[in-house]
Amino acid sequence: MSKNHSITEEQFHSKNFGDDFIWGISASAPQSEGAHNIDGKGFSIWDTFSERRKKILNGDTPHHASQFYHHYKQDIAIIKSLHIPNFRFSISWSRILPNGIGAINQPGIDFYNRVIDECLANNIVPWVTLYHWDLPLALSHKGGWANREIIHWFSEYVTLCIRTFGDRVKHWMILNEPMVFTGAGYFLGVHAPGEKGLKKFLPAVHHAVLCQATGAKIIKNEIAIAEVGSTFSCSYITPNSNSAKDIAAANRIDALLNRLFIEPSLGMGYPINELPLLKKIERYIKPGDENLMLADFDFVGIQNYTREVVAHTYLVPYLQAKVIPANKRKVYHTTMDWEVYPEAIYEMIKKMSSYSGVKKIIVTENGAAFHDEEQNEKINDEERINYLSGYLRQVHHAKADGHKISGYFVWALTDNFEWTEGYYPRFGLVHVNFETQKRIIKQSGWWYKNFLNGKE
Ligand code: IFM
Repeated sequence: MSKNHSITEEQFHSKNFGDDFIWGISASAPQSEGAHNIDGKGFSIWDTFSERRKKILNGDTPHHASQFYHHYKQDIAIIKSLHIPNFRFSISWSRILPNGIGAINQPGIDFYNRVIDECLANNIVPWVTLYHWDLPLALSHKGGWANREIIHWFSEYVTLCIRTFGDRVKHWMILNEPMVFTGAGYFLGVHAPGEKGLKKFLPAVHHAVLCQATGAKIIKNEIAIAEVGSTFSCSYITPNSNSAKDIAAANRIDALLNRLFIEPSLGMGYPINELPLLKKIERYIKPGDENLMLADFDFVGIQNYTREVVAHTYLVPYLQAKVIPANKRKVYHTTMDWEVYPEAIYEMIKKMSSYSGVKKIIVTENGAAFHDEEQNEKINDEERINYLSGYLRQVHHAKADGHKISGYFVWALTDNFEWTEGYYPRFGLVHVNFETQKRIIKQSGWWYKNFLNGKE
């Protein structure tokens, strides 16, 4: 049993992680800003994808979200009031470059200048994600991530961001969860832009790998002292049984979900042996790409929420593997049907830490959606508190065991637009009434404040 299991609830707080551990909270532009068509912003793929019939639960769209565009001062004041020292948010590419390339939209630049300055004025360190899935629609019309030209489009965008905001922003994340935006957007077709099959998925994967490395190089060339990383979704994968077939199926899913983007950036290539469907990716690899894929990240962001149990099946093409949903397994789960399994975050930190090329790991997202009930202006979200505290114990366990973990950000600041699930799942530490935009700090927000202050 690791040391931290002997820490009592009262003694378990941020100070146990050491003074230099980084604490923060996360958000993203498409999920919180709203204001999708004002002050010169161009459309993103999510603005239009969400308008298509039956794509999003209840016909929701990100058009209004939690109106961070108008409420950023209030939201940053909340972060300050909760004593959270770091704020991770993303830049909407089409807000500053409405067509993805070419003409700059000055009101969009002004907005992010205001957000950054507001953070700094409140002693909050801004951590900026460059791409959180909201590709400019104009670029999607040219093939989006499946078009190799995206390396040039993305380079133009990153260069603009670093030259405009780099005097004040020192922490940068290139991509948010490339596995999800390529897998759900170009393979399964359930996320924007809604493409299905391998034909666009494989080039999209390769171009995302190239962009994550190119983006990191651009930032480092412009500002050598910048801290650069990228963020990776990851789930702890366990086989449904000890049968050789289930174990092999679990290995395939692990290669797809957990290894596909980090390994090529570390010079290990794509996990083709474990995942033969990747064989055809070779046709998109050009001479010299092996070097272009390499990224010297200062840190790696991992985003873990759950584990997946995987079984073999002949019914799923390419993968011959299926994930058994938590509700079918009858285990405790969140509104997203994600099993609450705190050990998953320990396992993922350990796995990422085992790569010698990974210098530093930061949990850039972890959190939970539960059904929140407002009573007398209070939201007593005990389940979320238990979730966070259980996962944080495992993060502490990982640190105590010597893994390279050095920070943790909660997902999310406010309730927001949860992609295909619309506004139904609520992840925020701050409740939002989407009719009135009124904010109420949930009990989990107050709990996090106490945890950061050194009190459970
Ligand atoms: O809301 C998302 C976020 O955009 C990416 N990581 C997972 C979160 C919860 O689903």
